[in-house]
Amino acid sequence: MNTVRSNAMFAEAQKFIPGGVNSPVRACRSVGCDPLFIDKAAGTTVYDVDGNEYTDYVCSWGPMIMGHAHPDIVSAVQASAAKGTSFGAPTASEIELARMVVDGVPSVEKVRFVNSGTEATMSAVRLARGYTGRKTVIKFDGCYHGHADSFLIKAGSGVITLGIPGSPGVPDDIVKNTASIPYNDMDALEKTLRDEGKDIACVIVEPVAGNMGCIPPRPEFLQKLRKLTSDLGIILIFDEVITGFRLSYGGAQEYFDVTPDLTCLGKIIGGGLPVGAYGGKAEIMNHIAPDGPVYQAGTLSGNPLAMSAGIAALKILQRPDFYEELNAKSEEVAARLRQTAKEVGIDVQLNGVGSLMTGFFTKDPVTDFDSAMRADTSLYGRHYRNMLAQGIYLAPSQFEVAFISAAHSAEELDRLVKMTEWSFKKLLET
Ligand code: KE4
Repeated sequence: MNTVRSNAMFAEAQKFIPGGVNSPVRACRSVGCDPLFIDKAAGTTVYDVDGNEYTDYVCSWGPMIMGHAHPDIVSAVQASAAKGTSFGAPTASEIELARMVVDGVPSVEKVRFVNSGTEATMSAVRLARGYTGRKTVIKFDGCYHGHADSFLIKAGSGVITLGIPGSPGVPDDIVKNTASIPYNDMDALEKTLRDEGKDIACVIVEPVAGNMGCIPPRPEFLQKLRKLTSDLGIILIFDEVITGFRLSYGGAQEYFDVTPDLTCLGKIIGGGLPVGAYGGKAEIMNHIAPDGPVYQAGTLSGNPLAMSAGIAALKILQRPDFYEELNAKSEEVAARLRQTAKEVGIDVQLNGVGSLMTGFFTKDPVTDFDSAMRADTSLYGRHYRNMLAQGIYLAPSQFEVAFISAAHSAEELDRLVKMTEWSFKKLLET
């Protein structure tokens, strides 16, 4: 595969940008190769600057649930841009997208738009602390909520991938107010919340973990979390930056029928443009400035281009049977991949929920951070490189998820299974 131009651009990029990338996982360090520079994308296909093409299962880490360069989104952004790109004043498009989020997400009565998932979760935690007057935040090992200081302890995603246990620059007196407990551990959950309940402002959770690879909640885990936090007056925050408008139009909270107090969104609701959001009960959201005392602001929050892309994206997702079809074909391909691993005789645990999935190279079930950490990341790296050579673009980390989109055809999914079998057999040869 010719990657001459990508290699040259990567060398040039490193002169000006740390690691040559604007987000660490894109450097592909955990899969033993240099990043490809992408020139364009359409539908399920991304094209690198050397003209190679790949079927994409990263989908920009989630936003491209409808496929790349969807004509409705492209034309909405073009039309919006022609009217100006930012005003720093309210626009009709913010009302329209806010109404769509309120109508679509069960927990959301009011919503505030920001520019990233990190801003959404950071703001939601500040709101929970301001609303309750309490300081302690509970998160779960391996869950990642963006790079705000409060969250960078035993985080998932890039921190695990880069092996950074927390991060320099995060003062001890910040993280001392954040406790992290094992995901899916009902006993640890009950003990922590009952022991510390009076000091706990909120629990923030990925309702399906996506940043230590895909790890579904155990049956009743979310329901138990909801009951305990309600009983103890603790704000429950669902970080649905990945699962929001992914598992169903109402996200994981609709999919599992568990309603949090606050919800954080991102990725899909921007249609590929920078949008994050946090929302929930009006009683809580009314504590946000300028209505209330909890401060949060942003120059480009509610940007009209981003709003127009988000509106166009959610309209696509409102198509009847969109999720039934997407989830059915995704669950079917996950089952075929699971069967492939079994038939080839390779130790791979294929976790999947709806159109999210991860193949962990380990022999034991993966249900939490510790079991995920037992995966063989070097084997994953070899698999990643095998598949890339066959024109299949997977997440460059064992601890990320693969995303299936509405644009992936039956033929492409058949080829995914076929090439996965080929790669698994190749891995066993050496
Ligand atoms: P952003 O600030 O990256 O928009 O969102 C942070 C975030 C918050 N919550 C969850 C559940 C998330 O998954 C994320 C970001 N996801 C990672 C990939 N797993 C983004 C990719 C990257 O960091 O480059």
